[in-house]
Amino acid sequence: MSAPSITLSPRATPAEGLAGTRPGTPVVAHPSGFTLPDDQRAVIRWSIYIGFMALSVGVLNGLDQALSYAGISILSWFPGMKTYYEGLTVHGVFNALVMTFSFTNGFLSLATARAFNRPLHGGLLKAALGCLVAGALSASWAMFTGRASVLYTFYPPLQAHPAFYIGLALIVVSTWVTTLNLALALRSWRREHSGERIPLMAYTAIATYGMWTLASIGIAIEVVGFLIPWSLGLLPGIDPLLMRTLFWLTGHPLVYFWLLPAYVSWYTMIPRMTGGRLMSDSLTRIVFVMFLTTSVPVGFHHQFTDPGISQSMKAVQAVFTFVVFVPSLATAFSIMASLENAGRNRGIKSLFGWIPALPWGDPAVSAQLLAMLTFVLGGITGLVNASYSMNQVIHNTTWVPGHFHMTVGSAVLLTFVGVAYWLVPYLTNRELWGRKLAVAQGWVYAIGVFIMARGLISGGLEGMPRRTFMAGATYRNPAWHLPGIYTGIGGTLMFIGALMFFVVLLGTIFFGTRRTEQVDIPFTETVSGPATSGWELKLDNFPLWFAVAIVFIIIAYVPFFVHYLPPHLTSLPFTGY
Ligand code: HAS
Repeated sequence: MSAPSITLSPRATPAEGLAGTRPGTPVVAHPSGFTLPDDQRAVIRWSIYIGFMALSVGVLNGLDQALSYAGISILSWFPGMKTYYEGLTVHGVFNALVMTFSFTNGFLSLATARAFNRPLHGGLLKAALGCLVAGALSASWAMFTGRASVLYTFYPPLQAHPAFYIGLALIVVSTWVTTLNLALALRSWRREHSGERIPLMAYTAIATYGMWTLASIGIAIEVVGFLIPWSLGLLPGIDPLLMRTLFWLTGHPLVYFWLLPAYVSWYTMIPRMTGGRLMSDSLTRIVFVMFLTTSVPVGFHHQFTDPGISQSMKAVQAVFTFVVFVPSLATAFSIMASLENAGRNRGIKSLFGWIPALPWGDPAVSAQLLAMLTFVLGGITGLVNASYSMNQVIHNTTWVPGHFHMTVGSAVLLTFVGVAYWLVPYLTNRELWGRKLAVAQGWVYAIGVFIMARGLISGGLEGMPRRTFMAGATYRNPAWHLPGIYTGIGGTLMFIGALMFFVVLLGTIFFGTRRTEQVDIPFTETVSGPATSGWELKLDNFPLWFAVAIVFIIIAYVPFFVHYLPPHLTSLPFTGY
């Protein structure tokens, strides 16, 4: 393997397998010697902290959403929040955009630096964090002063204050700066390692950012080209359909920008943390190439019910949606095999005995195993969404938040939480505080997700609407009563789970025992690969895969734009402030 490898045995015990969360256990016998300059370590640490600070605000508003389905309003708890939609906007923007982007910028920068065994560009790291903080502050000012209650999808003609759009633009710029940093790191690594395979952990991180940077062009055109000038009064009106189309061009690949950092952990870290090995280096690269090439041309599956888009274009993108389902299916089998490998390494022979044998007592692992379990149902519900005729039944109902709380709200979030259980100790040089509480935390949150999703999914099948203040609704259907109760109970448990996480996090930062020895980032070895000759070498040819991605985007979107343009800037704004 060309990557700087850790010399742990592939049959590492659970304690050895995790980078240092068990007090007093030397978890990496022979650290690689990888270190980051203190200022870079601090920037990454703050990226992680700011992500979780955003989460703390986001989950508070989440409790309000969940309880409202049970007929309880706690809106008055939030001083200054006048409407349900202000709270829902904060919930979506803080959790889905600020938290995920900030965490991912820090986590994948660190993963890339570790895989290349070299620091990144310190100035770019700081610039990315600076853009993110400035953007989050600007958007927050607009949201908390009642000038942006347009939800995280900000569909026009709903209009927010320019500060909201400028803030979101800066948050996206922070990810582009990170892409540049990773690309520069790849270039300088290649200069010294000509002909070598890109280390897997860096490969997956770079593919993630490459995919996202390509995908974010849609939203950049929407926000910078239209929404900012429109909110400044420089355009006569806005074109809602064109804006929705540009939004979803980015909006669906956005979900993979949330998911892929979790996959980076599942593929390149979890096998080692559980005491096993990753099955196949090449399969992992194929999975990321599939995401890079097919994540973008699928946005119309969010617009199946929108008029103005031909059925044939919707059909093309429905097909691409089923294609982008495949890399996640492959992931399910591949990760399951790695976990079984870990269980078998402990001498387990029975068919399913390897499952309880996994290190469930290790919070960094158990949170991620629970994340995977929630994703099984999250993925299946995605298949329903993607099926055109079934989508007509569930669109705009609570089924959809049921789906995405089992994907981004748990598969992704619980993975970030699990990663934080080794990453924060790594970045602070302190042991994890409250280990048992941390294990319980994952379970409380996951059980909460399953109960809430049960409510949202079954309510959705009965037509319970999403994005609606149900506590004040006069038209409640009796069939929504029980689903609403499930939603309220599940959401409350998720909130308690999130609070438990913050207690562990703060406990670690302020009271964690200082570490005396260096530990390393968990880094997986593979059963098969990386190949050193043959067709698999082409997998490292990023320019080729970008070209394929662009061809697919052209097939999926150009006929629509050719037919539709120029923009119809006729809709007047609805500001609400
Ligand atoms: Fe989705 C709507 C289709 C995945 C998020 N999605 C949304 C929205 C969000 C979202 C936020 O086709 C709402 C947007 C809005 O506000 O309107 N989605 C899909 C499909 C997939 C999918 C086909 N979605 C995601 C992911 C998300 C996410 C991932 C966030 C991270 N989604 C849709 C569609 C809509 C939609 C339509 C529009 C609905 C509408 O009408 O509004 C697929 O990519 C899913 C593939 C997943 C799998 C599961 C693989 C399972 C794995 C776990 C393995 C488990 C192991 C367990 C190994 C095939 C990898 C082992 C553990 C042991 C203990 C043994």
